Amino acid sequence: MTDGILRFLANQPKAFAHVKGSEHYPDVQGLVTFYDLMDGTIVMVDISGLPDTGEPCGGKFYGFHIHEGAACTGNDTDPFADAGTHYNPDNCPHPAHAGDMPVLEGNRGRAWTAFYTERFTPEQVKGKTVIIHSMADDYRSQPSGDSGEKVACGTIR
Ligand SMILES: [Cu+2]
Repeated sequence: MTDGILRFLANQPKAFAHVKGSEHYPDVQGLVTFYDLMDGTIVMVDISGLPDTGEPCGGKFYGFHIHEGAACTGNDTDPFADAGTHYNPDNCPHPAHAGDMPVLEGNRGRAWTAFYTERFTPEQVKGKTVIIHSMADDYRSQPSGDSGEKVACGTIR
């Protein structure tokens, strides 16, 4: 099973996003790739430079969503304001938005993960944005899981 998935992931992804940190988080960068599988998507994430206090009990989880906006631009208070709100075509409450994804776990600033979801296909999220937040998503608070400021953003192409 794992062997098959790894071979599958060696194929070209159907969509991808180069993620870059805001002015406050210039070290954050990485790649999110989207592979279509059955009726959904394998999302693979490789991000480095995430904020990490280095303290043994410090927060090391980062909210991770697809937002409906197309651009990683914004203003002084929110550098990625134009990414808009969570991708939510079915008008569901959080965390049932199609764009709600598992939190990223940092390892001295690096997060690598891959998961399967049927909330969207790669085609459906092209032209939208991937956002990484400064805190864990609590999967309860409305409208966005109280996951803090937007640390990094990438447009899905
Ligand atoms: Cu978000």
